[in-house]
Amino acid sequence: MSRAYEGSLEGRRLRIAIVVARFNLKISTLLLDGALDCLMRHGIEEHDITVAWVPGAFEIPMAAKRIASSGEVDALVCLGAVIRGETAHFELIANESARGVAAAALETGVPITFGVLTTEDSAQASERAGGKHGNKGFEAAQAAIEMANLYASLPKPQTNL
Ligand code: INI
Repeated sequence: MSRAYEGSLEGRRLRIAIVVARFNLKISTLLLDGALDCLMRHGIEEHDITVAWVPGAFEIPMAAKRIASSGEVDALVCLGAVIRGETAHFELIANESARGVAAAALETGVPITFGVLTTEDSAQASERAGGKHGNKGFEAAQAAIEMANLYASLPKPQTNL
């Protein structure tokens, strides 16, 4: 008989941190609203939610790694918007943000989800922050709940690894 693991969407007693970039504030705020809505709907208490603001998407991995290393959260959600039309170094910021978030998750052993939009223009970003393409903040928060529960059920890592 094979063994299967799948994280549930039960949020009660989970401690979740959100790292959100202030750059493109209107979009970030909509993503944050979506993420908070998701956490509350899944039963997470307000006092179990931490929100940390950073200047831009480039700084997200730094704060995420710091918080993940504290041992005080079960998962993190990263939110922001990198918009190509408004930045010459779009690729750089977008790539470093994604790479850094993945590295922080792998190095700390704490799941971290990526709700940072990377779009051609602000219209596309709005469509993904509560518009016709949904709210990617909500989706990233839901993925964080699932991953936190999955990690709780998976076999524990050996300490000498
Ligand atoms: N930060 C973003 O989050 N989104 C952007 O679109 C963006 N643009 O356009 O440059 C951006 N830049 C700031 C960057 O993330 C850093 O905060 C800044 O370079 C200071 O380190």
